[in-house]
Amino acid sequence: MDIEKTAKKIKSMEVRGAGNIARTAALALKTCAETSKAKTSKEFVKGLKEAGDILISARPSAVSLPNAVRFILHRAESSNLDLLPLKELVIATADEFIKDSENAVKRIGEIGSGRISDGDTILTHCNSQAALSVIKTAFRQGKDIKVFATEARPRYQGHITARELTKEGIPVTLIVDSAVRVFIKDIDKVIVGADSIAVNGAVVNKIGTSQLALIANESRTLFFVAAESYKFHPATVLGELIEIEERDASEVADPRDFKGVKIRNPVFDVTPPEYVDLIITERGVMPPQAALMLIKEQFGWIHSDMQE
Ligand code: RUB
Repeated sequence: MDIEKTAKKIKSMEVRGAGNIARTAALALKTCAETSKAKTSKEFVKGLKEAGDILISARPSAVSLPNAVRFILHRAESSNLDLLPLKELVIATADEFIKDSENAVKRIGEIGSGRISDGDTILTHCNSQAALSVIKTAFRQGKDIKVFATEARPRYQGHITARELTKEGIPVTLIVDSAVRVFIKDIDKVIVGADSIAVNGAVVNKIGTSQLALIANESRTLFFVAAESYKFHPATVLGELIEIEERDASEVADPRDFKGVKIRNPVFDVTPPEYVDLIITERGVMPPQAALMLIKEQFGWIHSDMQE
């Protein structure tokens, strides 16, 4: 898998969704290790770092991407192995990340489904494998549930969600993003995914998520976030802000049809922790206020790297 090609696919959103981006980056680094022509360990790590930088620069808001790259690079850099065993270590570490990530999504489904009751109507936004894992697992357990899916303008990832859930046999109603307040009275729980979670428990997810959280809060509807622990953003402990990606205006409307009009297209937003009832991770369910604890446990090992 060519690094530049993979980065391009992530940038163009051919590969999308924070978990999927992370697994794809890990796979690209694995291929990079397998095909490396480096003659020394030092040269090999240098090449791997350059590849990692290219992948990380593809999309800025999903911390799963740099977390996946750093997980692999940290192992390589902190070992004193000769070239061949070092290559094997990188390949095994990439495989480990991918397997753990897939298991995490499954486990989130198992843990999160405990929070879904028979008869619930659930609202979800965009297309999150972690959030859908909760919904699908609850349904497979025999719970009678219905789902409202927002379309998620401008890229309509809600269409993917609607099709994915319908395929499972789950009754789905597709609505425009701005219809949430009309339907909130019919909703028992909101479940969304996350691209990044900051140390204060603030959640970065698809644009519109924070509006949804406000509406849920106003109507006292539970608001859950389903996220693997590598969606937590370690650098926010050091005060770093999470960059919100702004994509091309043409995704919103054809600028040629709107001469003189400025079109803006931020694709993620920040939901304050006060609006989040629970974060469902593969390690268990936690309030957003416990984010620091999870970051300390999960990322103790890269703290020194971040200080550099
Ligand atoms: C996708 C999005 C998803 C999160 C979590 O945005 O916001 O809710 O990435 O997804 P985009 P997952 O389509 O712009 O990548 O749970 O699958 O990691």
